[in-house]
Amino acid sequence: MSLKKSLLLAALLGTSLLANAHDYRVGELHIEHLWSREMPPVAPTAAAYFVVHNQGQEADRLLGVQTPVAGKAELHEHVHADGVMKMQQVQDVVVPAGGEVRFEPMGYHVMLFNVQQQARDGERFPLTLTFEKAGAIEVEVAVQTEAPAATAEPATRDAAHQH
Ligand SMILES: [Cu+2]
Repeated sequence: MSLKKSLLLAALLGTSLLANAHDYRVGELHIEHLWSREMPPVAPTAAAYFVVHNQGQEADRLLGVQTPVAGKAELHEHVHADGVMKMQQVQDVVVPAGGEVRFEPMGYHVMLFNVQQQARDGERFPLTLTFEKAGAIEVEVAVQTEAPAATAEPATRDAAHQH
């Protein structure tokens, strides 16, 4: 194996280890693949992504999000309107019983406004998720320059989801 390939492999492994380093459980919910794309230092906004699995018999709802790194955090979705992709705030997001909800680029996301200091690649920041039934949980979001492999495309995504 060439040095270049070794370095590339190390970089890939590093990224996937980082992305999978932390997952969280609260009640019947399992939260994983928490990440945020690194933004330019002067950018006022950022977005956070994750997957919530619901292993329970009843649907739950994500009611809100909070973080000390932003002046305001909102739940957003992307919608097609007149042929244009736009994002808009949603009041809550349902996590179906026995199912999952994915927060990902061009889908649901947590939008952070008035970010005072943008986190750099490899850093983490705390985020508190409040669910209607499961309650609140503080998680850590990993900042990366690229989407984690597990969320990048459906083929790899399925391979990463053995549970
Ligand atoms: Cu948004």
